[in-house]
Amino acid sequence: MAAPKKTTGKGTGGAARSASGRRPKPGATTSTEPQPNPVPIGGDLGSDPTAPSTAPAKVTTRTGSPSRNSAVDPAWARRGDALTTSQGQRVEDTDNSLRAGPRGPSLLEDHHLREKITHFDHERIPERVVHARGAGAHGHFELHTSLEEVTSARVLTEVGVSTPVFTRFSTVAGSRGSADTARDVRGFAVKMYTSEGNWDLVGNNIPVFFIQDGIKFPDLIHAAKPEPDREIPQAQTAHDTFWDFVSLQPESTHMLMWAMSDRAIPRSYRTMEGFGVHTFRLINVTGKSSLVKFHWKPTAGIHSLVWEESQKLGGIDPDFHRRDLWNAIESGAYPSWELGVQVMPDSEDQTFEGIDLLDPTKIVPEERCPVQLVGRMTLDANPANYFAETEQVAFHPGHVPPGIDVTDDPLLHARLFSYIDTQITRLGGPNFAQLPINRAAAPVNDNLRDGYGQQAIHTGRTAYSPNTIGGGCPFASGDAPFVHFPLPVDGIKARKRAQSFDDHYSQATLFWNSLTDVERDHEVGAFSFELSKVADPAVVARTVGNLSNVAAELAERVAANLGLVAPAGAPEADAGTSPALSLVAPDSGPIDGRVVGVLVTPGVDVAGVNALRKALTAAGAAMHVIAPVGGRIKGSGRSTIVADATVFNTDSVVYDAVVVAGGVADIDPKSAMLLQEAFRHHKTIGAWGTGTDLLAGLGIDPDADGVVTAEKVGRPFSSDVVTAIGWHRHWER
Ligand code: HDE
Repeated sequence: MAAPKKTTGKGTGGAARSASGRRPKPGATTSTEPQPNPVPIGGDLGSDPTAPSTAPAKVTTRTGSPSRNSAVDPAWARRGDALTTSQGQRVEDTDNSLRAGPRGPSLLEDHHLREKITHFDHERIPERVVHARGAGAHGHFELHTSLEEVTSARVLTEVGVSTPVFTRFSTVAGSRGSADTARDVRGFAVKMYTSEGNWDLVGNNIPVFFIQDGIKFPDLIHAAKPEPDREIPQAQTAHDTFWDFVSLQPESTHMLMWAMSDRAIPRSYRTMEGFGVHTFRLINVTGKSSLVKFHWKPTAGIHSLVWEESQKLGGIDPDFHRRDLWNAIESGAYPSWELGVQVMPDSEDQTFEGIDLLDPTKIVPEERCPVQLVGRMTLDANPANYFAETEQVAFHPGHVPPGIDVTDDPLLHARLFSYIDTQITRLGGPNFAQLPINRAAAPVNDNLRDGYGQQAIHTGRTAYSPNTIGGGCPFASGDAPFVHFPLPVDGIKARKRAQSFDDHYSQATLFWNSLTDVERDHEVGAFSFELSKVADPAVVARTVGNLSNVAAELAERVAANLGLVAPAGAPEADAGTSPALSLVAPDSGPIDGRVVGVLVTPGVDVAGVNALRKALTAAGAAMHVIAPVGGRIKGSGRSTIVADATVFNTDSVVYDAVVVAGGVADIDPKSAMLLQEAFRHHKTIGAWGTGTDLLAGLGIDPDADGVVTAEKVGRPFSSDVVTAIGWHRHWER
């Protein structure tokens, strides 16, 4: 065997060259010495090998802020600095398998190789059958207004107490690797680790649903998912089977109005509302029940993308929402939501002003029953590990503390069965409640035993109840236990729905009536896009027929775009309006977490750029310098500025506003397009000094709404830019 030679390579094989620059001869070994880890995790190798790793790894973040991840216990899974097998045997070399000669076959005897590969082979778990694509974050919920008159739940009565939460946002239809910005409903699932057990509020960003009975859920999802023969299209409802199904289900019409609105293409998870959808029940200390709908109101306002942005982002940044959530938390612009409740009297028929509260295709308009804000959820820590936390978190709508209970909504009842059932497969057995992310903060003594993945070493002989050998423990508790509300049940067993579920159109009309002109244009555009992708003319015609029962204008405009004529329908004349349903902001709002792109070229006014950055950062936004090339750009005088992005790797759709810096006299065609597109998408445009002169040449009217110009960056300019961004979009132009 040839003697080992020193090489400059990493010791990983054929590509390495010898110090002389010559490629080593076949048969010669490269360095087999273990390579030092370039970023050592933990302290001195010579210290106690079983001590937990302590020295923090060097962290470089994209936002420039320290990473804010959830705290983890390194002592549990990463003890000592030495690489070991799962059995704790120290590993000599993890880059070269055990071989019979340097070019010979690998040996079956290599336990480390087999263990490493075997574990790798089993790294994936089944993705969620729906809501596979998601992002989560840790935070806390703090109540500011007690609901003690209507509930005994401590989380809703103990003002000022901070309850830890983990929240996961998701799309519904796409696979785990699909794009964030697809047109879809967003999941909004909150796990509150309350002192009385976990409370999972597993909601969506749309307050109604496609179907009234859970038995149809598999049909709905089969119709929405990629078609089974060709597995096309991914994460989209714009295909035949989806519209075939929903066009045969008039009960879907109200939800379709929401799904085809801007609600289904949110700007950010931070700018979405959340809804519990079903009516739940609150029970107070005297046992009195009230009915309730839960809401989450984002403090950043409710904002959406435009459809063209959402489509482009699918290619330019498929992780747009995930990245936005991560960066916002990392930079300290913590997303937050107010928890709101619509509390309604419990009555025998469980209706509110004629609205059947058990029908999940109906809302209760806020104007008729105001949303009372009672507490705030703030997300302030990113997960330390996506898989362990975001992927393994398991929500269940039946996880409610005493004082909150479910109602007889038939959609909710199927969910009460489904979540634990799917999690047994997805998380590999019945012990997933023991995973760190799912563990209750309240004491757990469930008397459940064994099963795949059991983490606990239960002691004692009595895993049964009642017992005397174990001293009767654990006892069913008389101390504030969960008690189901004693709702009288009476009825004839039948596969039948209540007649009060029959109205499928009036609230779809209410939704249409409540939109502004620009939102109606978007709604018409979305229906036209989706239906133009449907090949079966009967499906399209049936859908247009359903729309004619919502609003003649909607049906006619969609039909015209498809080259059809809408039939006459029978929309409800007095469906009314609910201004709360419109997304068009009545005023300029906060800009926390927004991203502003500033175009610079050599000769730029660096002092101006820095002044603008200061103003934007003070308002909670981030600023990215966009330059023609990467690296350091020479500014006016002796100053320089570093490019965060270049025209090669960015696009207008990733910014909330674009500003042309002073000193920029000419720009390349790609930057020109970037500006024009931001203008077309109704975003704030800013310019100062020479930058202003460029705008008119690009067809951007400096006097148009949302275009802010000035000679210099100063107080009026930067605060005008902040206010203009706070409007989100300037629809008038
Ligand atoms: Fe879900 N849903 N769902 N769903 N759902 C799941 O549970 C299901 C429904 C919602 O971030 C699954 O653990 C049925 C309405 C969210 O982990 C599954 C029905 C609403 C999430 C399931 C519904 C939701 C899920 C898939 C009709 C809004 C993601 C994996 C009866 C109120 C939670 C899992 C997360 C996930 C079943 C309808 C929200 C299969 C049968 C209505 C936010 O169990």
